[in-house]
Amino acid sequence: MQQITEPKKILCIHDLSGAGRCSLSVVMPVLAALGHQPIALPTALLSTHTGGLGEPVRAEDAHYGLAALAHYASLGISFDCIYSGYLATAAQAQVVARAYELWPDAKKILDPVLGDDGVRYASISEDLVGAVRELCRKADLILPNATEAYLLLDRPIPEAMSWTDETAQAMASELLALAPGVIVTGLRIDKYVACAGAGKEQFVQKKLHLDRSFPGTGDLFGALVTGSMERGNALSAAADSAADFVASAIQATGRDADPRFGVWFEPLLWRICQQPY
Ligand code: PXL
Repeated sequence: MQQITEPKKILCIHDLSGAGRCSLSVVMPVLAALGHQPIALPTALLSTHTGGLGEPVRAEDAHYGLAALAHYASLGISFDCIYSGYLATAAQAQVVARAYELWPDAKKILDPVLGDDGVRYASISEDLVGAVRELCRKADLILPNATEAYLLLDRPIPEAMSWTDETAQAMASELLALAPGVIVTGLRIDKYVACAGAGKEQFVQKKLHLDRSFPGTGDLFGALVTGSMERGNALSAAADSAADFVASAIQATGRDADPRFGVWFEPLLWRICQQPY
């Protein structure tokens, strides 16, 4: 029988929002389809995301994260990658920082989930922005959208954001002051939506803008980039294939679908299922 290489262990520090297709509800299936073993460390349990589905029911246990990490360390588990996203409180930045200390050799991919469309999310405090900025300094790769890029650089967010290839590239390059790898997502350049990368590679990749926006697409993109890089792909290749999949998932989502429930990515998962190594 063919000997299968052990799947990569990816520690996923995100919230679990039940309905609304974001964070762990998206990250877990995507990483598993890509052939990895995602290990969920929920920062909070929410009935839905916080983007327009009413006030979610929340269950947060301030002690769970650090205790779960101690348990994993006691089991001798070692992670190939630590991928983090939504943190509910500034104190939870300690969970990510502790994971970095426990597994210094893991690749550290951080999505600074702080805001979108020019505004900081209502549930995100200024303290949390500062704590996430400090975490970025310890990460290998950060994945902000344009709003988050301004928050991380501690600059006022312009009322209207307009980009060219050059300004997009410049924004990504500025963030190299925080982390050695950067992809800024969700940049509108003419009729395209683009991401700009900086670090070992510099790139601006554009896909036709599809005129609809959904929650959770940043998490989908982040999981796809993480999973692709853990399969050995370069940053630009990972960003390109992730952006393609997100665009397909948007196109596959029914025109009459309530956008608050996110994109219909599930029927497309077969496209990213990988042969075992
Ligand atoms: O997709 C980002 C995200 C993740 N988690 C929660 C959110 C959001 C965006 O609104 O509310 C709980």
